[in-house]
Amino acid sequence: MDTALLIDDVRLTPILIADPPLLNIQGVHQPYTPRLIVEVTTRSGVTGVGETYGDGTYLDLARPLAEALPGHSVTHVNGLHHLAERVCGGSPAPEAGVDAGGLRGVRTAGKLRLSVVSGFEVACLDALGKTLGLPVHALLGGKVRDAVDYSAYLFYRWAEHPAGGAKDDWGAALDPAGIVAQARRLVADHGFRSFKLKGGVFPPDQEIAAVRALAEAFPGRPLRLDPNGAWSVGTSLYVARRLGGVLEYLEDPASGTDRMAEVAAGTDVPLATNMCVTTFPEIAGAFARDAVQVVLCDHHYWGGLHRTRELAAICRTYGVGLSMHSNTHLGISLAAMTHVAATVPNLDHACDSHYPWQTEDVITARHVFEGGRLAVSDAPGLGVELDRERLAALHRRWLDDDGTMRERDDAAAMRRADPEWVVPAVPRW
Ligand code: GKR
Ligand code: MG
Repeated sequence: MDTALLIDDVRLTPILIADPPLLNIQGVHQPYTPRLIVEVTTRSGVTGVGETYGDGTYLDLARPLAEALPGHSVTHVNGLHHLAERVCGGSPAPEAGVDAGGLRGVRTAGKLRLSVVSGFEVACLDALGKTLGLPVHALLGGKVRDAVDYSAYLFYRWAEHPAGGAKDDWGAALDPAGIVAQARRLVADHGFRSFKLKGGVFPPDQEIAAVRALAEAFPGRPLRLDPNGAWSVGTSLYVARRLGGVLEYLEDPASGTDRMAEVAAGTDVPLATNMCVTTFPEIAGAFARDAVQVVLCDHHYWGGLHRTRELAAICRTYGVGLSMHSNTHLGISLAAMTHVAATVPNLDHACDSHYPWQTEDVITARHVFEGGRLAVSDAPGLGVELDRERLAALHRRWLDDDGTMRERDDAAAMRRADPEWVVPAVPRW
């Protein structure tokens, strides 16, 4: 064994990053959202970086893993899962059903642990790539494309957070005209060629009108609508009928595999999910019932880049489409998303990314979309460099926080504007 590749030190840095007031079924994004930056340093002094969710529940799982990791090799990323099962606790049991209120599907300890492992896996692959002088995509078998397509992620939003936070010049977007204006600016800034609207915020007819306005403004461009399971089967079928000729896919119109299967049986519009198929045990039942035609992979909650490729192989085998999910993230995760996306032959749709909404980052050179695409880096590792000053500043914000922002809670953020707000039970409409 090459002892130079053994891990000598692991550093965890929780941070708070600015986030605009983007609306969803749960409420509104907080002014600041937690992320966790993972650094692993090898005996030869090479440091790799990873990024994952930073809420307290994730930190509680990350800390014992960080303690147990020194002495393990950065080559042995499959072993991370066993190590995490041993030291982090939490049941790896099959996770059936859907936490209807959540936006990331079921959140059992076993699933949170996968997101934590993903941050460590990416850091190990970054360190290994830097040591060998190879890009991460080469460690995954090699890229099959030189650039990865991303879609413009459109959100209903307020002009600013009601109770403080960073300001921006996007203004409010609360109707079809606002959504089209937002889309135009994202296209002008980044060149995106497809669009996803986060729905579940307004009654379905208003969201149908917004998608129709987008179709008129950008004829022929792929459009998606994602209400995060807000609708009943009947409402989902109504929306599918109204938008049949316009949608590339409808994402999680209804919550849970049962309802999705019922919707799928009644429409030709492909259904996508990042809520009812989020773990391997959920795949068989959903595919057998043809409940979803597109799965949104997310290397965080599928447990890393290797497992994302395993998911892709299963989708390919069963003729189910593959797209990529995003949650508020920074440039380290975007680099990881791009590397794995570059290696998957059957990535049939442009990937989601919240990145254009994140004005802060912890890397020295921000990623730049050109024509809505990101070039796949051939530099060693992920091809990003940590900006230690920025990291320290964002960690300082986390340390100084009185506790209100350290757990992402869109409902609590909404209650700061509307004390009566409760997360709507689904189906909401
Ligand atoms: O950022 O508000 C949001 C999204 O709703 C996010 O939390 C979801 O996980 O983007 C996600 C989705 O596609 O459902
Ligand atoms: Mg979704």
